[in-house]
Amino acid sequence: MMSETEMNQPFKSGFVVVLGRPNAGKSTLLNTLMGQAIAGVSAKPQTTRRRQLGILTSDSAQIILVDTPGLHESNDKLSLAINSEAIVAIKDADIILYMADANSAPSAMDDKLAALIASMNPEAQVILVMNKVDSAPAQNLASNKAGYQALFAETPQTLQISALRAQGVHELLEAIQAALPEGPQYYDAEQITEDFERDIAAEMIRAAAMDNLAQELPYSIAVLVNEYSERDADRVYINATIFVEREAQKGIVIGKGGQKIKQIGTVARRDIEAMNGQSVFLDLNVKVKKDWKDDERFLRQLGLNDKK
Ligand SMILES: Nc1nc2c(ncn2[C@@H]2O[C@H](COP(=O)(O)OP(=O)(O)OP(=O)(O)O)[C@@H](O)[C@H]2O)c(=O)[nH]1
Ligand SMILES: [Mg+2]
Repeated sequence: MMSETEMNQPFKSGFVVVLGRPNAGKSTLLNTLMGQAIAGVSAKPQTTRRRQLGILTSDSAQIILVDTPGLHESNDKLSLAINSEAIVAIKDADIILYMADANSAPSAMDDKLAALIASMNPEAQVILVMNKVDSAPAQNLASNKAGYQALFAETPQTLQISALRAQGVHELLEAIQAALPEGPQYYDAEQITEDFERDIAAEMIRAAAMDNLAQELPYSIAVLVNEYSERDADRVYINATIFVEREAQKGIVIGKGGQKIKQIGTVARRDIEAMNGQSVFLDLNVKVKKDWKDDERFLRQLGLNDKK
């Protein structure tokens, strides 16, 4: 009889869900592991609103990374839809990468997320990922790490990384690989995500707007791409609308003499060009849509609230 090692290793695959508080660096990790930016990232919390896949395929395994939004605490329909994106992902997870900012101790939201994992998917293997070690003093890191480990009934395997600087990510990939169950190749080897480029472009425009707008305004905006057309092989024309909740916000997004929207457009255009490898002409406009956060039809247009 052949021993296990003499046989071909079975193919492994699984859903690896990146979970954690807003701003922990989940989307940054997705982009770093993928080796290219496919998720919107901003310095402000609550950037991600939808689940997004990043698919890594090798000869021996397929890792399906699932970026999730951090939980939102408001009670509008937008927040409920965003939270259900995270909750559905927990249910589907084979492995949960629980991501923590090493600079901060766990909060009530971490208790909530840990309780959700325990109740909805106790079988999932949790790997605790202490992120931002590049900016966390060693002492804080040690005590915060103990705090996060204590969220779970069994102390999870724990890794320290910097998603931004790509430190420790090789070890993280090895840990994921080791924890993956046997399984089929769900997606074509060439496929890196399920989202269309126009959806990724919308997320990048919103992230650019969030980074360039102050205070509360980032949470009042939504972005829809009206047109995404390849003019020729290496040129794309994009027309997109930034929606705000109130008339006064429109002026702020446009800025004096159109300065602000121009700034947002420049950042977004560069991000989209890096994503699709094409030169982009980006046409941005701003519209008011009152109470859009509670407008189910509009949320569906944004790809949310589709009763998954
Ligand atoms: N210093 C440092 N900053 C990081 C690191 N990883 C992410 N960041 C920064 O943290 C901020 C938030 O990153 P995101 O990736 O958008 O965080 P997120 O967890 O996806 O946030 P939500 O989508 O709001 O839930 C950005 O400004 C990142 O540049 C890291 O390893 N070190
Ligand atoms: Mg995110």
